[in-house]
Amino acid sequence: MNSRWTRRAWLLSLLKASACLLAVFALPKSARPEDRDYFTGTDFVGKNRTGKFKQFYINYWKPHRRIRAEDWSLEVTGLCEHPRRFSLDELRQFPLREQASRLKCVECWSARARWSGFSFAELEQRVKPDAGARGVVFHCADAYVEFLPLETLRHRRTLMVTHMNGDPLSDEHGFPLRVIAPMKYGYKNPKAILKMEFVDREVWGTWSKIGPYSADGTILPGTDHPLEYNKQARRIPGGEITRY
Ligand SMILES: Nc1nc2c(c(=O)[nH]1)N[C@H]1C(S)=C(S)[C@@H](COP(=O)(O)O)O[C@H]1N2
Ligand SMILES: [Mo]
Repeated sequence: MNSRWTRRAWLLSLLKASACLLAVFALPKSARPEDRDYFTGTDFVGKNRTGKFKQFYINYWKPHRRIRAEDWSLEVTGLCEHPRRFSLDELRQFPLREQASRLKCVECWSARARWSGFSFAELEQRVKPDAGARGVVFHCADAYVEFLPLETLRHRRTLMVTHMNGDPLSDEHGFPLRVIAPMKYGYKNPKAILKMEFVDREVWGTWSKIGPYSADGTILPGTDHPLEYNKQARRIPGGEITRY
């Protein structure tokens, strides 16, 4: 290689390097990796019906950044012997359970899906909740907070969900982890979970604080308007909807 070439190559790489530097500093502040947080930014996920499953409404308390699997881990903390974080890969090692169940929103609509994931027992076995723990507060990416008692979390129909209708949860439906507790109204089914905190008392979640809704959230006898049946009114006896 002659010296002119070396010089040229050197200049070129200098140019490339400064272009890279420029690009990094020109990025909008929120796009820089060190500023990444789940509560601000442009990836809006709001209340809409634009998800893949048209029979479902999508509900998020606040806009939040989309969660990337590589950046996410589930923090399990509070009243337990071995508080720790779980990566998505670790959660995917747990024995998979699947169920079809209906999600019933307290604002009248409902819709059915096939959910899969793992049992709450898998987490309990690993972190060992203290004898005084009564339930878990779920902290979600959109600053939504919800509480579920251990009794509900241990129920055979309650599932820690990673997949919906055979695919990983979409951002709209709570990627990468949500709870499905079909005997409770939708607001007791937190999505996009970041942290689970074992606590020794019942905590009022986001929805029961702002609306006239019970902290317990068990589905009451009344009327349902299932989206797949054109919202045609149906009587429900209370608890999980199993008839349709
Ligand atoms: N993080 C989070 N989870 C949430 C909510 C929310 O606003 N934020 N809304 C709840 C309510 S009120 C309902 S009805 C269901 C809706 O689930 P879907 O959006 O998957 O249809 O999510 C529940 N979980
Ligand atoms: Mo809801």
